[in-house]
Amino acid sequence: IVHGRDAGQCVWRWQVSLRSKHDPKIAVPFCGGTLIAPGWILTAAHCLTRMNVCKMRRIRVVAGDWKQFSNEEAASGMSVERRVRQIFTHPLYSKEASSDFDFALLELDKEMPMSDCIGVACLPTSADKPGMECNITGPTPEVLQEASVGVLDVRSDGFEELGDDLVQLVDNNDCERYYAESNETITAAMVCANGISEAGITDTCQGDSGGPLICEESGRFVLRGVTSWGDGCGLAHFPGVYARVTSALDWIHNVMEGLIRSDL
Ligand code: 4AZ
Repeated sequence: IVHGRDAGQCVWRWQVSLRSKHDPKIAVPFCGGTLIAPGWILTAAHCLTRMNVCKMRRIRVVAGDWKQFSNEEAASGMSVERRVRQIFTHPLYSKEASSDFDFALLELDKEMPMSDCIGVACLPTSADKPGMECNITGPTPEVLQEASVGVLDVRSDGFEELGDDLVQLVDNNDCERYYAESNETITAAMVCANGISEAGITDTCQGDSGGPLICEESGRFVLRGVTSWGDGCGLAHFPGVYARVTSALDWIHNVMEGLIRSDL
């Protein structure tokens, strides 16, 4: 997260981190993810490229974690670790630099226990709209970071950032035009967001991939994006790009209902 702040403990209860080692002192998260059901994580497909069954078995999914590189939360039972049973990659995922349908679902070996610090995010039941106020969270660098951003529709004229740090109007361009500059395509399965805090432009960055773009809507926290890509981080003319959750709802439901075979 660029220009975020330390998140409150046990606020973003659906945020998980993906790690390849157990020891919290050395296990740097390689990606984030979101708990959408007690036994299911939605993350980015690009987090799992070149994965095989042996590598998959080593992935540690940690929920309820706040402070990285510390044993305290695991010792107190606040954070819980699970392994991955199966991986499902979206059938339309493309590995291009600007990944389309950058979604993967992880079935956990055992459900996460719901607690004060571990919970699930809601899936959207309506379309996202430009100007929506959302939050981005990521497990870097030391304490879980958070920031507010506004959702920018690919065909909108602009948007207003309504985060709690600062309100600011952003340029009268849309995401497609921003990225036309660098020859990258913004598809219907992507949603762009950027914002500004007192510290500067808020954005996701490397290590945040797979994590949530979450929007509070009438008291419900709705997962609207999966952190996917962008040109650099925190640049005014390159908003963060997220895999748009509404574009994958049928696939998500079909996978969780056991109607689709896993790739790993
Ligand atoms: C990445 O490399 C990445 N600024 C994630 C998000 C963004 C850029 C890069 C958005 O995982």
